[in-house]
Amino acid sequence: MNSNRTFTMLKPDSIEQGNMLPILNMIENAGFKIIALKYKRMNREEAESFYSVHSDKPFFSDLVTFMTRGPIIAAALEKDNAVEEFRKLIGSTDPLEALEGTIRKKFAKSKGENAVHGSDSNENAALRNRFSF
Ligand code: 3AN
Repeated sequence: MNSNRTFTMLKPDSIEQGNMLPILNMIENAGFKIIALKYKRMNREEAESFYSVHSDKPFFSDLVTFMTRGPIIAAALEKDNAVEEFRKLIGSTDPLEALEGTIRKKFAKSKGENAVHGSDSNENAALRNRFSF
């Protein structure tokens, strides 16, 4: 089923480097409507739970440390076929593989610090509760 909603986070590197408004602009210019938005800092428990599918990966500890080192922006977005369209807009996990015109091509520094998160499936409903939108 194609959902018309997806979820994003602008990661701490984006906020630290002053990229939050340029990234939100790219999102709006790509036709997404921002229907909820929250600026917050996650604690370790929240980050560990959010990334629990990666808990056995070698990068898990670094990922949690990174995601909790400063505030993030969490947002719910609306557009037809939102999940897939937003994955296209953000580009590959590794910025070296991200296509021209994608958010990660422009703003991501590495596989770990890659500027932005985009839902890849049906995590949306649960996330609504998690971030109290
Ligand atoms: P994506 O964010 O593109 O969906 P996932 O779900 O595979 O990628 O990974 C979640 C997050 O874990 C990534 N955004 C990135 O910050 C981190 N990550 C994934 N793979 C690596 C890796 N090989 N080395 C370091 N960090 C990684």
